[in-house]
Amino acid sequence: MQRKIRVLVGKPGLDGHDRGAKVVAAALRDAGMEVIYTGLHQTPEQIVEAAVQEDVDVVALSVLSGAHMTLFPEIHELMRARGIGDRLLTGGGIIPTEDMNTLLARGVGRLFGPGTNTQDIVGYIREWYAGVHGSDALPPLPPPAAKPEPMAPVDSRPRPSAAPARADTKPAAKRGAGSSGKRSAKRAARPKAKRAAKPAGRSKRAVRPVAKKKKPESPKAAARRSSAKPARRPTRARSARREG
Ligand code: B12
Repeated sequence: MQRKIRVLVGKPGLDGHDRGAKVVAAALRDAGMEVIYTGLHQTPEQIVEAAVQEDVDVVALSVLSGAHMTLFPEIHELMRARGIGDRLLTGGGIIPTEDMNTLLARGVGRLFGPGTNTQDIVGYIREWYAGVHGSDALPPLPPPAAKPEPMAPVDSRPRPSAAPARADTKPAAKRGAGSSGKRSAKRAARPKAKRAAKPAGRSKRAVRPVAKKKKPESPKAAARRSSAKPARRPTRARSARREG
């Protein structure tokens, strides 16, 4: 009997790298598998419990934390203890080839490192499933997603045509005073060379008037200012009183 292959994608431990797990989970789903993703930070017990509850065919772990030599054997042992030791335990992440081979020799399935084509993972799981349940039990691969239309080369793409003239639009030269029509018409009549010669800076009106610079004080004026008497000078009457 054909049915969907059921896969539990697990993220054990404190590893927060979930991109690879999500990419792989999506690829397996697109290949017609039933995928359950545990989410981050699961204990080995939680992962195996979920595998039992969901009755999965495959437990697939994503480990990028470097703890693969602890996590894979521990989960494998728990799977055996819970009576699902006949299911495939596979996975991937940052795992040196040497460690992959050591785990393979201990009964763990094939492991996949960075840069793996997800179709290789799909192929491996389907191959394992066919090996255990027979090729007749293998569900057919879903048809590939419709190919997107190829991009047309830039030159062959249709260009937007010039905007059609509005019914009330008069030629620039005929527009009434106050509109920019007059100026535009004058500008159009001006020879190109003259236009180019005009400096491209700001218009006169836009220029802010610069504050007039103060003339520096001459040394004579400075001396006069420093020796100046207080503003109140004695009147003739006052000075006569003082003398008397
Ligand atoms: C992106 C990234 C991050 C992101 C993670 C974002 C996220 N949400 O995933 C952020 C910035 C958060 C991050 C943080 C850290 N990171 Co980081 N990170 C990376 C980086 C650059 C790319 C990982 C990635 O997403 N690759 C793209 C995916 C699609 O590829 P992938 O995960 O490898 O998956 C493929 C295979 O591995 C395999 N696979 C993976 N999972 C599974 C599961 C199954 C079931 C199967 C079958 C296959 C499979 O198939 C996938 C498809 O090809 C790697 C370096 C690298 N080049 O790999 C470092 C790297 C993984 N990070 C590393 C480290 C050390 C850290 C930090 C500890 C840094 C720090 N001191 O803070 C933290 C830890 C954070 C945490 N809480 O765990 C180290 C790990 C070293 C190690 N284990 O020996 C790496 C290798 C960088 C390095 N060279 O040192 N990181």
